[in-house]
Amino acid sequence: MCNFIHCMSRLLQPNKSVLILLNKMSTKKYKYTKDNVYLTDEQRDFYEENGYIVFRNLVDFDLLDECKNRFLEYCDGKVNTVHMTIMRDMSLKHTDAKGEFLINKIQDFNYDDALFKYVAFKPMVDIVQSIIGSNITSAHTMLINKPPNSKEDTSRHPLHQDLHYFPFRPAELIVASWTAMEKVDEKNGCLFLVPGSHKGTLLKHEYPPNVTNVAYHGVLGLEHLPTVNLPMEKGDTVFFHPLVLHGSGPNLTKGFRKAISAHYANTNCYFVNVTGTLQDNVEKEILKMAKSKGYPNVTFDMIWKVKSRIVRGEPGKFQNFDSQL
Ligand SMILES: O=C(O)CCC(=O)C(=O)O
Repeated sequence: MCNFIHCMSRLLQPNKSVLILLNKMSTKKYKYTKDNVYLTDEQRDFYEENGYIVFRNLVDFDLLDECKNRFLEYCDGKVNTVHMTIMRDMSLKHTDAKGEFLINKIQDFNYDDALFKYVAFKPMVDIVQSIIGSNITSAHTMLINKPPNSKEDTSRHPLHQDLHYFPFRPAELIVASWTAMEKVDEKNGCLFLVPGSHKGTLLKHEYPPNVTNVAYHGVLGLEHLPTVNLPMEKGDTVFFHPLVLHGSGPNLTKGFRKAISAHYANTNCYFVNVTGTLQDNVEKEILKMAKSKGYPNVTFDMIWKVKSRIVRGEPGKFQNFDSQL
């Protein structure tokens, strides 16, 4: 009898590796990433803790060069830009700067076949899937150019959280990719961010003094927070949570600084009414822009739905055009 009990208790006792696994399963609670094959535990832990993660040499140079050439075609007026948002550096607007020397951002290129190749680039979407899940829509796209000769205050991008611009939730089912199209460092305006700030809440954004670029809102009074600069080589890519406080420095060189970026959301993100909230100012500004382009009756959620494009998986609440907020 005694022997029988001893044998049974030995049999029921998990071995060491099972114990480690059980321990891991019970103590590790992931909030900001998904169980997935594309991120190691170390990479997940880093993202969970800091709200961002950098992958070196992720995006092919040929693809980035194709995107750059397409951008130059937009700058040179060779492509119809009616469905795109083209932004100009405000400090250069009244100079003789033209094209690539003036345009500091193009947005909303989900339906441009050349630029969409970046958004759909498989190694990048695999990482996105590990963060927000397998049903993925591209909600926002930007190619950001910092031309030379811009005023310092205009060339920098103030500290902000991307969620400020988005009327959809939850935040942990949204992630940005941002890829350097050439070497970026402190001299030409690399990204900087506040690690761990994704654990906070959405803050009030407004135009900082001396900022004139359209919709370059920032959070004021946080200059004391410790930031990390992210110098990168061409092809390096950072993924970051939409509550991460970030910005970029001015381009102080005689060259350009280009980066390309997409915001991905799980297709089951849902829309929220931001009227009367901290996001009221950005909603008003975007609706005013839409009105000036001839869309006086469009709603904020409708703008986001129309410009989005599914990248992987099934459609969800994001694609529900019947909802009235
Ligand atoms: O590329 C940059 O300089 C920063 C862009 C950025 O953070 C944004 O447009 O939201």
